Amino acid sequence: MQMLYLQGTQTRETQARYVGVVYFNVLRVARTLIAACQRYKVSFSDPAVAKTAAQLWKMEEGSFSHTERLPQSLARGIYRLWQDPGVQEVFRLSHAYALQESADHFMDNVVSFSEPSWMPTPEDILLCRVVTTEIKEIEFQMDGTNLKMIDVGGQRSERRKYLHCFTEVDFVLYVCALSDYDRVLGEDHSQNAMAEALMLYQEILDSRWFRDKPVILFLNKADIMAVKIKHVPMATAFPEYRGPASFQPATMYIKDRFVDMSPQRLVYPFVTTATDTSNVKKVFECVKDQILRGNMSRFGLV
Ligand SMILES: Nc1nc2c(ncn2[C@@H]2O[C@H](COP(=O)(O)OP(=O)(O)OP(=O)(O)O)[C@@H](O)[C@H]2O)c(=O)[nH]1
Ligand SMILES: [Mg+2]
Repeated sequence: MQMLYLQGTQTRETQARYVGVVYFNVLRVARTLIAACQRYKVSFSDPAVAKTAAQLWKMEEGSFSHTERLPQSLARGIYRLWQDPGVQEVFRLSHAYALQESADHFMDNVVSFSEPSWMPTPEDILLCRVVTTEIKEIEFQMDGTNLKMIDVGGQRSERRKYLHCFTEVDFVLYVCALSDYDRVLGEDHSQNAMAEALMLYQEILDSRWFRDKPVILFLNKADIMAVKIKHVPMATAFPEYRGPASFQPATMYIKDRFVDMSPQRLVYPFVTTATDTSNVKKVFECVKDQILRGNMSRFGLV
């Protein structure tokens, strides 16, 4: 939305604000990898890496603000940590401890992030994980129509904040990650993230605030799903799945699991890749043409 309808990601102001957010992502990824090494009892092959790990462990994730630079020596240390065979070994198990999926982007590029002239690119910005902890209202115009999107956090701790907050909603936009079928939930590693997404979806459908509202369902992270389905069986989340291990049937199966939960409900499913601006643009064109326009005229909005 930001990219398409707001000020974009290219303004100096947005870029400068994201410097600290990128560092936050770097530190969170590095610390999550270190914690995973401890959990899986994997040791570092180089004492210098162990030293960097100890240093990072003592730091806060928000240690660097947008006005500071990540020290270059620390950035090189983080890169060395990333290259460590033990860290690479636990990286391959990342679905089991909810490491953010863009982790490799932040580790691969950490040295350049510490250069004095570096500014976040649109890609760096789109790949940041920014946990929503407050209800955010985003207002934008699409072809002269004013839209207000209310963004809420998906984590368990966030949900009690909003299920009762809405009185005048025209649509529910529910975003689930297709590629979550083999991943654990960040806040509860004993729970499968896809099972949680299905459960939350049901809860939202049942909530009295959204009971009759049409749902726009984004089956997101299609790019990650397309790669993953070739080597990770769907059985992790759906033991009863009998279809082939390929993108289209697996995605359609997941879509049906959502849609079949509410045969009476108007549900508009879309397969999306939110980090691909051209894909989001196309999807929103469809949303606009197929859904918003028809419904808005019904509501007297256009
Ligand atoms: N590859 C890929 N990454 C994606 C896609 N959509 C989102 N991401 C990444 O997933 C992460 C999403 O982070 P957030 O925006 O914090 O996610 P959220 O769903 O709003 O999380 P909460 O606010 O906690 O509910 C970021 O690292 C994004 O780059 C996608 O379609 N493909
Ligand atoms: Mg969010």
